[in-house]
Amino acid sequence: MHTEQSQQLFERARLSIPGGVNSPVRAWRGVGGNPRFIARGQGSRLFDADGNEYIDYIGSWGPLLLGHRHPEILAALEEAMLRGTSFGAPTEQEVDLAEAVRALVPSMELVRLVNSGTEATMSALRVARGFTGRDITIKFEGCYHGHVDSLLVKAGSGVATLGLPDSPGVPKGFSDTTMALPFNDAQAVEDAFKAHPDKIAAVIVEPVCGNMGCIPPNPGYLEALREITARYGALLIFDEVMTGFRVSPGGAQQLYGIKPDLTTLGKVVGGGLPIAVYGGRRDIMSHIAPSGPIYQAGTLSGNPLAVGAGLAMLRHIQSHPEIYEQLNAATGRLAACAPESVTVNRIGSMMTWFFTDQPVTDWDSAKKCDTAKFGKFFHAMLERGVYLPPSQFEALFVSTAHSEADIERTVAAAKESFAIALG
Ligand code: HOZ
Repeated sequence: MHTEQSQQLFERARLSIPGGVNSPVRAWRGVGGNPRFIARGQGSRLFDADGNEYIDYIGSWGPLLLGHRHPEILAALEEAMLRGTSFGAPTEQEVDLAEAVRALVPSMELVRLVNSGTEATMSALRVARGFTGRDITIKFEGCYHGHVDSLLVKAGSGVATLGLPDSPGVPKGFSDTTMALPFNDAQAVEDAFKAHPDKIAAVIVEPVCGNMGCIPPNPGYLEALREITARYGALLIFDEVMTGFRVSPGGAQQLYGIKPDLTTLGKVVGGGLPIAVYGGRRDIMSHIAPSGPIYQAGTLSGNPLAVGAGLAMLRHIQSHPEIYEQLNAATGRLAACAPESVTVNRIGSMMTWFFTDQPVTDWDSAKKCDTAKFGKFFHAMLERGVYLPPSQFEALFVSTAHSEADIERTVAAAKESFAIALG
């Protein structure tokens, strides 16, 4: 496989961009080697700068539920673009998008559009603090909620992949407002509330973790979080940036039947354009300016291009609910091809092959995986034309563009690659 163009681009990039990338995991430090520079995508495929073709299981880290260049998304973008690229004023389409979000995720009675998942979680936390008058947030080890100062404590995603300590540059006063507890341990949450009954503003959780690899909640865990937070007058925030419109049309909250107080959405909601949403109970969200005193704003919030793409995505989901069966079946076939010495966690079309024969239920068990074997597996798959997330601690995503033949080819590649990685 020729990679000269990607290598040259990476060398050039490192002169102008820290580490040569605009988001750390893309640098492939978790698997070694140099990242491929992408020239274009089509359906389930990515094509790199050297002309190599891959079946893509990153899907832009989650947004591309319908694959690359879906015709409905492209048509919506074209239509929006012809009307103008940014107005900094209200539009009918952003109301349509807010209504579509509310219809699919009914716990979100009022919603605000922002530009990224980080902005959504940062804003949701501010609202939780402003509403409760409390400062402390509980998060879970290995969960990642964007690069919000106070949430970069024991974080997943790139922080986990690079094995970084909590980030320099975050004032101690900020990280002191965060308690990081083990995921899937309801007793730890109960104990924290007992110790600080009137100080905890919110519990924020990825209801299905995707940022330490895919880790589902244990039965009863989300119910316990709901019950404990309600009992102590704290808010439950579901970070559904990854799971929203991915694990079901209404996200993890629909799948598990839990109603959080606030929810953050990103990725799929933008159809591949930069947009995110936070929202929740009307009585809470009404505290946001200009309805109330909690401030949050943005010049590009509700950007017409992103809103157009997002609306096309949500309308597709609303009119084709059957896609979730297709996604589940395809991802299930990938899950089934792993040998016994590999643990597979899958919820819907999110999945991780963990290089351990032990169950992976939290960060402690995830970090015991053999990342060197994962690295070998990743490169063996790449050689066979399959592009996986370049870290043991990320989830892969299947799209509706993945055909039967794509899945078959991937299964065949995986069987060979497991044999290589496991020796
Ligand atoms: N934090 C993202 C995945 N969990 C990675 C984003 C990116 O590199 O684009």
